[in-house]
Amino acid sequence: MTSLSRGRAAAIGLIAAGSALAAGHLVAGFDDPRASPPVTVGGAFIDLVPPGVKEFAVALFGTADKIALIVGMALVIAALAVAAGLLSRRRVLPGALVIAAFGLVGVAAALTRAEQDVLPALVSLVVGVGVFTWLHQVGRAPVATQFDRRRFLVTSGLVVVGAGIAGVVGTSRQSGLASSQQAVASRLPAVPQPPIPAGADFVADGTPPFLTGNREFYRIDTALVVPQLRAEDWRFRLHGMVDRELDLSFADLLARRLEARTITLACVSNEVGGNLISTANFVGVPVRDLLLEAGVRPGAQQLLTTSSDGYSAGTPVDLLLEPDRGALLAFEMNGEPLPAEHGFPVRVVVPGLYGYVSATKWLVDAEVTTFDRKAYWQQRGWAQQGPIKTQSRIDRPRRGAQVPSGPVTVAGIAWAQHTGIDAVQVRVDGGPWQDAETATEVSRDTWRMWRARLDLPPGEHVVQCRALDRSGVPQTEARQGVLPDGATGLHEIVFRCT
Ligand SMILES: Nc1nc2c(c(=O)[nH]1)N[C@H]1C(S)=C(S)[C@@H](COP(=O)(O)O)O[C@H]1N2
Ligand SMILES: [Mo]
Repeated sequence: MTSLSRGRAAAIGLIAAGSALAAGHLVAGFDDPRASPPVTVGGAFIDLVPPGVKEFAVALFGTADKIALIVGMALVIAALAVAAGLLSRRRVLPGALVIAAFGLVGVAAALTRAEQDVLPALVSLVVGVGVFTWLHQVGRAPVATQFDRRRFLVTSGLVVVGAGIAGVVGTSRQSGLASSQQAVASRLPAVPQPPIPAGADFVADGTPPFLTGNREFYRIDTALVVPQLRAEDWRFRLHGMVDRELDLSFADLLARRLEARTITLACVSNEVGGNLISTANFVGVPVRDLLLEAGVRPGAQQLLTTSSDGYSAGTPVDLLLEPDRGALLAFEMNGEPLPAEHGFPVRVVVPGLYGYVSATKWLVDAEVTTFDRKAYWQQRGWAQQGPIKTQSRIDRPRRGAQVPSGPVTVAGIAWAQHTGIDAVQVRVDGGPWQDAETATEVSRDTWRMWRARLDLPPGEHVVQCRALDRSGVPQTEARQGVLPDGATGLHEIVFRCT
């Protein structure tokens, strides 16, 4: 037997790894789309990284953090596959062991994810080792004749085509979501959208529009691929410390008393001056109605909501039971069914709380329980309680901008959800605080826009802003990072007048 050329050995490794992933992906398409091996391995990786690394990834790549992870994973897989091939230039065993070890990591990843099928990962493992061994045999036929060369190229070509077809079929099986969204769109109940008064934003002066478009709405979650749930198949169970369990379909939800609310959602990972904050009209069923119907037992502390992909958030029950809290199981966002990225078909939104303790997307389960049970981010060091902190941001001028001296308009946003913003002040070059003009208030659950006209001489300037909430308390000036319960500190912008 001859030994394989480096190129051929590397190709065998790559083709085996690719076929393994494609075969697993195909099985997952029929079986459980969440269980596609590249998805489970990436997901397990996200779940395992220590808190802080996620912050780092978001800071480095922004919302492209998922793309960065996918590209990184692809590179690692390719490197391992090439290594497996090169280790097996003579004997098949070393490389086959690498491929098998890699397959076992996939199986382990599937096992760590709750209620997820391991069959696709097992199929990947078997196909990976099988293809590797087979191509290795074909590639190392006794005499390297022209015929053997052809045979190897044809065999591996056929494997690549087969893997491609498996990948495409697997992916096509994952859809069905778009048609479900269309069906929901055509029978959304007619709930009037809350009116947004004129003068609620200062777009011309540089603030964002009052309502954030669904495409512009910030997105944060641990889902490597967007979970694909069809409204027609959706079931929601409310259970735990209740007198009567509820088990609802999507149609049951639509048939209930509905509420529309304008809510500004914010992420606890939003740095001072960051953009992980957006506002939308949400329509849904009041969470309070469901809790009252189920009957919350004494001693209950939190509602642990879980998504189809195993994410969870814990929200204080007493807060959800407040008559005017306005927490929703929402299915509509800005007049449309929830976009897939924002939780289709149903998610939670709770005014006044950061998303990590409340806003579960792709909701499938809610358990009334005590704080002993730790939700996803609490297991990773984030605070149990997550009320949104009073904050403000300068949107114009931009950092480092050059603007003509004389009258300069500074504009931005301020928020203190569920308390409300009373006033915003600005300060230039460390001088006295001066009142900014606040835009028309929409509700205490939303952000409030502001602007201030300053008269500035040429030169470099620093402008800072601070918000005062309805209780008259100014936002905290002390700088704190996002861990464990949200950043504080003043946003400031340095710019130049010419
Ligand atoms: N299923 C699921 N829901 C989730 C998350 C998640 O990772 N998975 N992240 C939460 C966090 S941290 C935030 S800030 C909000 C963001 O919601 P959005 O992406 O619709 O803006 O969703 C929350 N709901
Ligand atoms: Mo978040």
